[in-house]
Amino acid sequence: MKLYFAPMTCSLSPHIVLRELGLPFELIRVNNKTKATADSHDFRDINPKGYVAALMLDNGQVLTEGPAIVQYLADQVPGNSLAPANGTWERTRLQELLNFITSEIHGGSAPLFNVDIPEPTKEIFRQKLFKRLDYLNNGLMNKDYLLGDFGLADAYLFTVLKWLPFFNIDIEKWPKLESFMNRIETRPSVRAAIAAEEATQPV
Ligand SMILES: N[C@@H](CCC(=O)N[C@@H](CS)C(=O)NCC(=O)O)C(=O)O
Repeated sequence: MKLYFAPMTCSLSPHIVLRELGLPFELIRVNNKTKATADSHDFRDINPKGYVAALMLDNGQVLTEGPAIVQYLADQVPGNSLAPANGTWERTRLQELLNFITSEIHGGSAPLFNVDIPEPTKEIFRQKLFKRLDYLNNGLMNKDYLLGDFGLADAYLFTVLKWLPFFNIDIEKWPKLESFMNRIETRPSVRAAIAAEEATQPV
């Protein structure tokens, strides 16, 4: 499998999951501005949507959309601890949470990267995001991970909350989220994924 990624973006989530599961993969860097890839393609030929992450399977099929990619990966390793089995109520709960993270946190924070959006408008997005962070912080009151043990949702939430400093949002306002981030940062898979991304050459 090949994971097309760009450093510090949402592709870190499937990257962490690949390492947690011990699956073999090749990491291919994408320049998100020019859409050039480290394996000499125009990334839009691989993912016509033009954004990471994209997972190319050994049969040439390409899977996109973070929540779909991580669930596909987990399903390659039956009995793994990252995702409950397909078709169970617990799996539905995981899907509910992945959807919340992708639409409310990932999608909700994307406008804050946009330099063309004026500050007062960004503040509206920021305030909405704060309500979502309150919800997540409360949910972590009596547990270390979102659904019990470390799993797909934690890798994704960690990835998108890594962006908060870029938006001048101080995570200290949400102490449970802050300790969640510190806890996940120490995982060998997370350290290895971040180090591997940093070690790649710009395209
Ligand atoms: N809906 C997609 C969104 C992916 C996405 O937002 N990718 C960003 C990085 S986090 C990207 O590559 N943006 C570049 C672009 O849109 O040109 C998913 O959940 O995977």
